[in-house]
Amino acid sequence: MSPLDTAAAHGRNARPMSRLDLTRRLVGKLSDEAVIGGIGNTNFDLWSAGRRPQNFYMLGSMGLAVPIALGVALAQPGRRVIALEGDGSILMQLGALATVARLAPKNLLIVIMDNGIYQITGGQETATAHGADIVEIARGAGIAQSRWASDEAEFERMVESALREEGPRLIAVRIDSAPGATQTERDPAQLRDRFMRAMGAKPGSGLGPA
Ligand SMILES: Cc1ncc(C[n+]2csc(CCOP(=O)(O)OP(=O)(O)O)c2C)c(N)n1
Repeated sequence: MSPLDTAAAHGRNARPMSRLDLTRRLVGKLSDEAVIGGIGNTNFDLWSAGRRPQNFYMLGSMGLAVPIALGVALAQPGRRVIALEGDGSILMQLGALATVARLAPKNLLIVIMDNGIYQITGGQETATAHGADIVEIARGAGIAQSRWASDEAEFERMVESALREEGPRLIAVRIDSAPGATQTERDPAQLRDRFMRAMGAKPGSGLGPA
């Protein structure tokens, strides 16, 4: 069985979608939800989809979007939190999926953008290009509500129900190999401060530590 046949057998969509288009569709449905963009292209396209102060842009380390989003979701159970991560990055941090399943925050949605490559470092193939299935892995880790979105309309429906109903949930999408549209501004202190203020967690904001 070829890698693509394996993917089809697991319900993974055959037609790759655009990360920027999907990110825009997602951001278009948001109000005060927090979004954590993973390293590189996921946060470059999050940046391109609109500069929300509730967005946190992870710079530098692979695999941290889900752990950061988990922390925010646990700290603010009244707020929906979304992690956007690439396949290479989540493969580096699979233990986070088991921790999410174990702690089971009802307000957490994980979106995995699977292009089958480590795109930003030169397009080397990841294990998902050879049969590793992120949804099967997430289910095995204990996130029962894990599914592939087969097209844009299904992705939108799945995001809408994740924003309304209880999680944790994981949506995986197969995407093409278009690079991120722009680069995130590299000012980590400002990105952090803006996000903390938007979360009401900046000292002096009244909601966070004094
Ligand atoms: C811990 C760690 N290892 C390696 C790197 C180098 N690196 C940065 S981005 C990247 C590839 C990311 O791949 P993926 O998450 O699939 O996103 P894509 O580039 O395909 O959008 C690599 C290897 C890093 N930044 N951090």
